[in-house]
Amino acid sequence: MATGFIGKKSSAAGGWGALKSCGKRLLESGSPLSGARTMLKANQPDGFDCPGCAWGDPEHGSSFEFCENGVKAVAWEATEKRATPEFFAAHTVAELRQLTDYELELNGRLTHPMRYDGASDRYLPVSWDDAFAEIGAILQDLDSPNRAEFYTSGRASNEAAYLYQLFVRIYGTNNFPDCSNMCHEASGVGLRQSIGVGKGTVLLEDFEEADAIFVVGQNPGTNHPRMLGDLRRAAMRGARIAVFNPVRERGLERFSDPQDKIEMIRGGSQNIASHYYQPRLGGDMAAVRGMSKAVLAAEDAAVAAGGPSILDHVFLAEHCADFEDYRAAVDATSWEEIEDQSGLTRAQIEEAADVYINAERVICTWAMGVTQHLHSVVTIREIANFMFLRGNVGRPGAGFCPVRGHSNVQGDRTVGINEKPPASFLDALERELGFEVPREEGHNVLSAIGAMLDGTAQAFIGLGGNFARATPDSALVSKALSRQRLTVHIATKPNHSHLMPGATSFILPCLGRTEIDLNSKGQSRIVSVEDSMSMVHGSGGINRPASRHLLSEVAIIAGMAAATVGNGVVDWNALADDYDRIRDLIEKTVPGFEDYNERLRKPRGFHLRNSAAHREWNTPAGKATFASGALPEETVHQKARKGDGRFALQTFRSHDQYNTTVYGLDDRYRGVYGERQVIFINPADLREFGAEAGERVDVVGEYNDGIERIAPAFRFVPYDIPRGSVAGYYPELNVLVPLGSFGEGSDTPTSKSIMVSFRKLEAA
Ligand SMILES: Nc1nc2c(c(=O)[nH]1)N[C@H]1C(S)=C(S)[C@@H](COP(=O)(O)OP(=O)(O)OC[C@H]3O[C@@H](n4cnc5c(=O)[nH]c(N)nc54)[C@H](O)[C@@H]3O)O[C@H]1N2
Ligand SMILES: Nc1nc2c(c(=O)[nH]1)N[C@H]1C(S)=C(S)[C@@H](COP(=O)(O)OP(=O)(O)OC[C@H]3O[C@@H](n4cnc5c(=O)[nH]c(N)nc54)[C@H](O)[C@@H]3O)O[C@H]1N2
Ligand SMILES: [Mo]
Repeated sequence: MATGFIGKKSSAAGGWGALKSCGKRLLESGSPLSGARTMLKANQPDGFDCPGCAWGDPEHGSSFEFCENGVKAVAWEATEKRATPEFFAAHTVAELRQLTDYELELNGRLTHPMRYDGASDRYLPVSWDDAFAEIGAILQDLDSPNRAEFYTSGRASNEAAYLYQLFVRIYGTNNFPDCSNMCHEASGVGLRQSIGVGKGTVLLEDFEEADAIFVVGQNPGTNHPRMLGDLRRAAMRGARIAVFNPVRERGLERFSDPQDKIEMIRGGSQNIASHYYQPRLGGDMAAVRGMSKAVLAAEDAAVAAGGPSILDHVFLAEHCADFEDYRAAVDATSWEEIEDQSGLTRAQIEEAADVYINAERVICTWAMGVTQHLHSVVTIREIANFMFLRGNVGRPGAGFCPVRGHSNVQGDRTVGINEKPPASFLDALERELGFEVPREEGHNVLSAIGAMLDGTAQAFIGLGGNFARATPDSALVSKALSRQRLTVHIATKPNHSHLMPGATSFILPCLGRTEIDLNSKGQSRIVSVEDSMSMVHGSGGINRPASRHLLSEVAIIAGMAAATVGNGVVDWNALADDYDRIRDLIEKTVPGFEDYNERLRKPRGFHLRNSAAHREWNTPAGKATFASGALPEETVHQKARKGDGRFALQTFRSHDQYNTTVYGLDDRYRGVYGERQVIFINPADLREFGAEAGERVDVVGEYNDGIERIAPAFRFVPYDIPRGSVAGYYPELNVLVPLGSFGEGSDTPTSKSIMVSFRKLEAA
């Protein structure tokens, strides 16, 4: 085997490499012209919301925000390739299962509703009416609605998600496992406890005013490239950008903006991070507590010297609860503990604290590097503690910014995809729609898998996503799906979840966001989405649908609903025909959506009010509430170091993928080409283990539940990452993530704290 897969790294992220890669993807998608035309409409006031990520759109919406990975997401959907009934006739499901995620999705867009035929082990075409009738009959036949699981992936529009939850609640359950259970759940839980609202408090404009931006556990160069534009502008006007990431991510170091003609021609680039800290996996709470300790020490010194105060005493006194407890907890945490757990030195942490102290306005952003650990909720609360010290919330240029994943994952929650819905929402549904709403807490992703495995659940409906590949312990989840009486997947492209059919199984193909959705009068319908800054705006497709047999997600949900619960509460067809009617229902039942239809049609849409941004605290204490727990007893890294040859593994995304959708086999910014079975490891660890760069090993899960977990034949890539911490790609490594390991208070699989060891391959 060639070992030349570790390619030469170019100097900055973005730049010509990004442009080249876009052209390549547009060509590969088989639709360079329509793809390019489609891109011009992404994130435009009269176009569609980019299905790529949930970063906000600029106020000056007319300038086309270029983003390499947005191009890939759009081109992937706008492909000319088709997974037709002929394609399914030519392969048994067992054969298709042999394909990688990449090979499977390369077959293109689904064109017909398909039903699984067990006798031939093939999917055969079925009519929409027959599909709906059979789904309705099986759902009605279950002895309790709580025996069905209704999954949502975060691409569904507000309209689709609202209709879905309405259908499911009329049916009678709150079983809403949701991709956000695997994503930003901890941010919602932690922020609600600290500030009384589970969302970020900043607007895009705040990035223009911040003096310092802390970017923790996030790789925007790949996953939120448009954010780099905002970070770059901030860096250029002198804002400090402090990054906390175990891995040196190139997009956070230097970025060359493909939209800046002069920079492109001169080959220049802008430094992004002014300070780059590489904590150990799971060491962020310690790092943040260390910064708080330094801030409190600086305050004491300032007071002793009779100088001006460093803390925002007015904010602490008027707005905060439990500050003294927190101060005591910080005092009780030793520097030794902090250094050991974070892997950073006291000097580094004090330097980072100086960045904070010297900034009038601070924003903190974070993503999966913070949320997918055992101790994510307390880490997010620690971030809140730290930000409270100088009143960095609820004023311009300051606040919290958990950067969401899927383009509408935040909106889906807002409109009711929630297994633990607030009573006020259920009351509103009952009041406005007059049906008896289920009150019992439903299943999240983990409890749904448990119920599917033990037979409690007998039906799985997936509104988008790739449940089997996105979840932990891939083998067990395949088993869980195939044990169902009914599995239904509403999807745009074939994926592995479709290949684990229950006794009766359907794949229902839907329109993508880039495609025109016409109603019975031939008018183009728009849907709406909410970004990470709580801006709600419209999205209307412009491309011809991939097949004339496709229905919109809304129409598919309405079809299933009518066949399952009938038209007694609402007229499903009428709602599916005119989305304004769905929005009227949202307006009546979800706060913040007054004049929804009218405001949605404004160029930038509208902002959903955030109470904490106005310094109103919907917490039990009625205040911004400090949390004063001790540091975790042990992080995954500390635990791994105790055993011989054990490592803490995180699973992250390459530059050429969208979650379980693999666009290509390159990870340009990390210098890896043509290969995804890799493990990034510190060169000293590699030497100590006695292996060469490029050598293959089996990655062995070290979780004490008696289950053997092995990811075979992964190649070592020496990388700038702390000793003891290693990294590799999701979803290939999900076979190693144990179902039994999840975040405290969030139930999020700990896909960034997996204990592993390596086993040399037997000589051939
Ligand atoms: N192109 C593209 N865009 C996407 C996606 C995609 O797959 N492709 N996915 C979308 C979705 S659903 C989401 S949720 C987001 C994900 O966006 P990210 O959160 O940026 O995604 P990851 O690739 O998981 O990267 C996590 C980052 O956290 C770092 N990290 C890991 N562990 C730790 C830790 O313990 N501490 C710290 N400080 N850092 C750590 C990793 O090194 C990595 O840089 O992106 C969204 N946008
Ligand atoms: N080990 C590990 N596991 C993880 C993560 C990790 O970092 N590490 N990240 C987690 C995170 S943050 C997330 S959000 C989840 C993601 O979990 P999911 O949201 O379930 O997975 P995706 O890969 O985004 O789903 C891709 C599929 O969605 C379908 N699709 C695409 N567009 C549309 C559309 O417009 N409508 C419909 N109906 N279907 C569509 C396509 O068929 C495609 O195959 O994975 C989680 N799992
Ligand atoms: Mo996500």
